[in-house]
Amino acid sequence: MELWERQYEILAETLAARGIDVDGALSRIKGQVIELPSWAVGNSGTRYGVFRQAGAARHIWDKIDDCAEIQRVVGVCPVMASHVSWDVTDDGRFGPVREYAEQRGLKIGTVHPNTFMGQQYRLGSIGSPFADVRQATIDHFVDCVRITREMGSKVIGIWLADGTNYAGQDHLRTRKHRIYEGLKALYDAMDPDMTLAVEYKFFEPAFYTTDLMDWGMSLMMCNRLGDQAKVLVDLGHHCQGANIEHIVSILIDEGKMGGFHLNNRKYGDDDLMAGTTNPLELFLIFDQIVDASLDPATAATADGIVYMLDQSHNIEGSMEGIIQSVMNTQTAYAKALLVERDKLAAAQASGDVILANRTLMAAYELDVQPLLAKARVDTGRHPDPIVAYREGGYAAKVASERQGAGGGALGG
Ligand code: PSV
Ligand code: MN
Repeated sequence: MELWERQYEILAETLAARGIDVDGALSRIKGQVIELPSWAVGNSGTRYGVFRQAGAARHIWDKIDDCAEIQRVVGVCPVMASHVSWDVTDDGRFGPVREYAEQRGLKIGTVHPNTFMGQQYRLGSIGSPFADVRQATIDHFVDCVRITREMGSKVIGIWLADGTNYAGQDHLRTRKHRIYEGLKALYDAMDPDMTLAVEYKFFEPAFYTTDLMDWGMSLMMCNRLGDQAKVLVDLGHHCQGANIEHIVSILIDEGKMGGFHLNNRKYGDDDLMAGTTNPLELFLIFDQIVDASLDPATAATADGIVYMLDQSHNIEGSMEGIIQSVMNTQTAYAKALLVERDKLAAAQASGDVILANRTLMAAYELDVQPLLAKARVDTGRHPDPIVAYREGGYAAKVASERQGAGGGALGG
């Protein structure tokens, strides 16, 4: 018997004594899906420089291969999120990207338009003071709906780099109207079974105002747009000290929590690995999601949330960085599944602050690695994906095959 198996038996006993449905938790852990960001494999860096990695993905085909290798070891990432400007053939086609991904066992997940890299976007995209730029952006949006169809996806994730750098630079209320009109054009172009996930970010690349600056702004736009529009929460896009789990709980309750870009905001943006310096925050977010999934009033929204990583691996190898982030996310989710919900509800109802907090923390303090190992082994994986990756020989293989590996995308 392996060590993790003995540890699993002890954990299962502890959980049974707490009245936790271990098999139910296991099946939810196995069913979790986390989209891999095509743009996080390969080289990336900060605006100060890029440290190149041996064997880094050179193009979309390498990126798909890398994502397939990650899925081989983690088993919960059969989907690759895409950025339209970076995941296209040299002659502008998307069909072959989808086909190759499918050959490698991956579906294309959330499709992200790109309204921040072209020269025309200096003063914004749909927020630009120039009508021709706004129209060109809308044309790009409509094209992204076609691309989303071609990629076999149902979700478009929109992040706008729009904003201003100087007081007086532009008329703020007018920009708000332009942003709505642009998003409405995108929304109206979508198929009825598509979802628009609207991301917000309070700074960068504009620093005086950001047009979609926070969840309130995103929620307001989504409410006006309609049922197919939901808020996308990027963990890196909040002020220090913001209570993200509270935001998530409110968005779920409003039926407007659409998806996550998972990462860690210690870099501000160009984000670090999810769940590294803030595992408690990630747990508390999943606690809100699991709690909502058990309530018939909110279950559909909670269960429909799309999880993506949105990261940039600047000093760690991107493959291992992504695998580690997936594992950290699984850890947070697993712990949230083990909260004694009835006991917590009773403590809350009786105003027992200490017991309520202790009950939540009792789940957080569990070592869930044996449970995760069991879920992986049950589904034909190695109990430790990092070990599986290191022993699999993929890194050495691509390092020799991808000589002169170059180009990196922008991360997170
Ligand atoms: C912006 O910082 C962002 O979080 C958006 O999601 C972009 O699509 C992504 O990063 C680009 O890496
Ligand atoms: Mn993001």
